[in-house]
Amino acid sequence: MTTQAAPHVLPALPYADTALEPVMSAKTFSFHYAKHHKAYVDNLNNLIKDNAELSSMSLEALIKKVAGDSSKAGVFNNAAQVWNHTFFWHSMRPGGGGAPKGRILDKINASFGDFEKFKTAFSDAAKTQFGSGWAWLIEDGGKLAVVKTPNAETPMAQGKKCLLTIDVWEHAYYLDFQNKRPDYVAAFLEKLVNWEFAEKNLG
Ligand code: MN3
Repeated sequence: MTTQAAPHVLPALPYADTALEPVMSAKTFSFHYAKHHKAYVDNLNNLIKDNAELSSMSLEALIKKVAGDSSKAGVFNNAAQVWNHTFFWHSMRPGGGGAPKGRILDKINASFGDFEKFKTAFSDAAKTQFGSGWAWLIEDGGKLAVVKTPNAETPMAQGKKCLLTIDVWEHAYYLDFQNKRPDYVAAFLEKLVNWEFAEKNLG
């Protein structure tokens, strides 16, 4: 994903807001995409509007630049959440889910042992991220790995290659699954995950 400099825009969803029903409802998208994701974009633009250097940078370059700078925590949080959410929408597709094929499956087998072991690792990360955050499949040094990050933190800020993510903030699942995060994580893997996107991200 590449983006231009400021003002940053809310990218279009890669499918209709009804396309992932009944697993992820249009009502969830009406809040999660149209309100939460949009607010991160608007907040980011407001925070950097008087900063010529930050305004001239692509979203990815901006995130890497301010990561770890406590004086720019607000910029980082909003910029990373813009990127993370766009990446998350693409990590799902209508009719997705199930086991991958081809090159991404070969990589999973080589890195985790088999697909079931990957699923356990990814589910555990998503279920055990305490409070708000994300679980990720990344490529790091030629091997795939599962990591979890709190709040807006994102492996891309550390130069890791992100392949897939699941948002485990409560706003991602509360309308459709209430407090049952494990059911949401299982439904993501069984019915939503976009393996073609993950394979494309391998490069
Ligand atoms: Mn979210």
